[in-house]
Amino acid sequence: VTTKDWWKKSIVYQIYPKSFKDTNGDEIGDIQGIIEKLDYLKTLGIDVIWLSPIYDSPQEDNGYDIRNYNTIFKQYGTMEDLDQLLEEMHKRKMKLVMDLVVNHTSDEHQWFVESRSSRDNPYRDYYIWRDGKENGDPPTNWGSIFSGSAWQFDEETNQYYLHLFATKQPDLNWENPDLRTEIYNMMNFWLAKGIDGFRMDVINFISKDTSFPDGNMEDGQLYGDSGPYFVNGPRIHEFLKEMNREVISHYDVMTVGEMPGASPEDAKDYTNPANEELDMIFTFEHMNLDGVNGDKWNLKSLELVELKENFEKWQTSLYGTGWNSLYWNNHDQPRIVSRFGNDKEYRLKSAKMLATCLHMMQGTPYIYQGEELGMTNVHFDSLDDYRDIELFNMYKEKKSLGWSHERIMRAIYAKGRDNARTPVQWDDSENAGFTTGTPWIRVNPRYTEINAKEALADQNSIYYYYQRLIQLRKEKDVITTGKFELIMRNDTDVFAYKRIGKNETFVVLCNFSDSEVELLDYGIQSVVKEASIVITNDNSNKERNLLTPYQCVVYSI
Ligand code: TEU
Ligand code: CA
Repeated sequence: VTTKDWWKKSIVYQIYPKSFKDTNGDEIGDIQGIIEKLDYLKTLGIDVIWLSPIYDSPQEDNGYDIRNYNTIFKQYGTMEDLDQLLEEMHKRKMKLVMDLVVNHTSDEHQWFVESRSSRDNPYRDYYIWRDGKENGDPPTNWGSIFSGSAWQFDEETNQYYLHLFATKQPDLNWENPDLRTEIYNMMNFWLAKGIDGFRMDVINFISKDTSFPDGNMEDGQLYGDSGPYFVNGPRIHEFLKEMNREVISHYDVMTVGEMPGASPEDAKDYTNPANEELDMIFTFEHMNLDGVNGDKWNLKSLELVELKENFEKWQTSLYGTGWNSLYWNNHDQPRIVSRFGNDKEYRLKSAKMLATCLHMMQGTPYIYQGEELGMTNVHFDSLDDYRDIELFNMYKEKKSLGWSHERIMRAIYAKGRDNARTPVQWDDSENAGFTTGTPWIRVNPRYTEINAKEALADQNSIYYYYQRLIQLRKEKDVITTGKFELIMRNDTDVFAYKRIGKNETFVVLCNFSDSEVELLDYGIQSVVKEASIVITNDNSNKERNLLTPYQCVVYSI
């Protein structure tokens, strides 16, 4: 770890500003709310904040639809507020990573307004326009990730434009060198302010196969499989190298690319420092294990062995060449304690176990707001209480495919992105202390029991447990540099691994089940008999040959 590699020893906390903290009672969070909570985050041990988009936006997708990259969304505050946030963070030795959303813009971005106005407008080619098929159908059979066709017909110029996400999120045309230059200038604008890096939204989607072929149609599917034509597309490495050369390499910053559909082999190419592309990427593989064939709404229960083998693959493939990011949660994923833990009788214990399992691996850990409190999924009876565009579009599409209302609601309770987007629960007062107004999305009713005030007053809380895990990463080099070795491979309840360092080896044991597990069969007992305990979520268990429900324990040998 060199000084330029500071992100290898950092812990990142993600803030989704709309739901973090409201200071003026206008129903949504704001930049001042983040400033107010910096000490809370500093106490937790956070050194980097990744801030989801705060740019001017019509908020069709909560800011992932940007109208102007150089200004701040009014309801979040002003550029002065942003400068103040940066100053207050740097004063506390914290770094700020901003979201970079350059696969698409809002259809209200000036570039797109120009682009759609005529076929010969200079901005026409900043987006992806194509004629329909001879019969008038869209140019390809691709589906949007937010349901419906990925192409929208525009009457003004009688062509279709591509939108991999919402209709109001047209894809940018990275083939155009002027567009790329504009993006790099914009990145330089932010870096010149002193920000410390970028999280790059679906950055492995920016290069499309420009022949735009139809995707393979499978039985029962409405759209063809378009992935092969834009996921890790033909010029992706060229574009990332160019971006690195033109922008990133001139600053001491960190970069993390969000990359659905990237394999460990891809990740090696993206994150090997010799390739000069990115520092790390977000994989989706471990998040796709509880959905059938990549359809997250088609629920399937997690097979622990699959999860273990997936982490093993990433931990070992990138060892010594690339770098992992480690996450259970973000603004698109359901709450981990409700997903792979038990948010009822074992909420505290399973949340701590999950944190331990992830934080003892190699990589840079990401904590999503509220995760440190063990916030849980939400269960609204009425569809009206939901807000996410992905969810509403999905509802219509699944209905058209014959899914029952009940089945769709079950999928929403398990996987809906709004699970992550209910306001952060600060205390047990009305609206969980998030706002004095009516929150833009309802507060999770469990706020009276689960909130920051309660956590800060309880030495046994999930918050203080995360604080300890974060300290451990600073103290123990083996966590950053040790080799990963999966043990007890076929056990269906326990996720166990070693981290083998120069002077110290950790044995990490995590029980993912709600029953007691004996360890005798695996020969672990003899190894850990004399070992000292680094951290555990159950100090009352003195038996080293068994794990209590959801118990985790880390030994040092
Ligand atoms: O998400 C990309 C993405 O493909 C998925 O995370 C998606 O949101 C969903 O889980 C698919 O079921 C990024 C952002 O993180 C997300 O919030 C945005 O909506 C999306 O890009 C478009 O910008
Ligand atoms: Ca506000």
